Amino acid sequence: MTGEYTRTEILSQPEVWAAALRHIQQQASTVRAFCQEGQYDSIVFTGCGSTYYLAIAAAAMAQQLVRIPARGVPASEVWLYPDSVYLPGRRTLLVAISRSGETTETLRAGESFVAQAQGDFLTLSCYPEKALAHMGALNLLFPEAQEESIAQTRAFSTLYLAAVALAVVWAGREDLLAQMEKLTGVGRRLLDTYGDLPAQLVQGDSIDRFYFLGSGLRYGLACELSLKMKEMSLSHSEPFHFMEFRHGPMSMVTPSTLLIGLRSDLNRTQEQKVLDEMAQRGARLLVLAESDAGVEFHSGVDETVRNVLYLPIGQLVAFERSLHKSLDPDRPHNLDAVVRL
Ligand code: F1P
Repeated sequence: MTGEYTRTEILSQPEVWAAALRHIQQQASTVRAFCQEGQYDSIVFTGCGSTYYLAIAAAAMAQQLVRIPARGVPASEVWLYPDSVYLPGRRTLLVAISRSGETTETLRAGESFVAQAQGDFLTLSCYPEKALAHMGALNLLFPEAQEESIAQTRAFSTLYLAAVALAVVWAGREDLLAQMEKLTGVGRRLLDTYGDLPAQLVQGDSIDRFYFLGSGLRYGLACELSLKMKEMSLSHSEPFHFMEFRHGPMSMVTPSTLLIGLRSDLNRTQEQKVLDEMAQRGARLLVLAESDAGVEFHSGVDETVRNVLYLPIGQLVAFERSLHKSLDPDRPHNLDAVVRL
């Protein structure tokens, strides 16, 4: 069946999340000691493509929980423009994230960082035998998230969840780690309840542009979902912070627009206002949120650590759009699974 690998990987995510959480729980004391003993001045998360967007999301999370300045930077920038990323004499933790563990830019970023001895290097990846999995002072592996597909779905959400769990462990928030165990059950229920909705949304030819809105901890996730839409379905798609959408991008809104809102509870009123205004201008909406939305989580999990729940249904919108356009989600145009230079 067309897109069978991607479909299987999207639908199997919740169970793989449980395996990843077990890995972090088993290594919690090692992870906490490693991170806390480093006395870091800053944290840089890095990756390429999907894993760069993951780095943005992970950095927002880590800064909020661990209270150390953190940012997400493309691996090529860490490698080629180190002076714009980390400072000599300051203790930096570089966290590299990669599904394959063999993307050249990510390997080069780690090598040059280690050579300049600016701090410590930690890696998150999925393949134990690949180079990245041996390069860090600490290497965390999530082999259950390995994928056949070119576009990342299960690997992205699992590595993201692992990065969230890492920050939670570092911050000593066992209460949040316990809450995260509920995410597998909620993710399964979301796929069972809303799994058919994405296909209904993309029926007909009336949608020609997609905008993904997400702020704070969710901006990197909006970027990733927008990338999925491009990779799998070759559609016009862009991510924005909610409030930024009014500052220019809304000029593109037409009745053929689907706006996908990753709405928070924290700033629900402001974010919903943006969505309502765009609906008045003709956009169609898909809102995902804990409650009062088209896709409702009803998770009861703290907002800081439940953001992985936005991903599966968002990925399915891209997948169904791809099938609707008679494309194969397993074989994105022009792409390979790994960029080797
Ligand atoms: C990163 C990545 C993928 C993307 C593409 C090329 O890979 O950018 O996200 O889908 O096909 O590589 P990785 O370093 O996470 O394995």
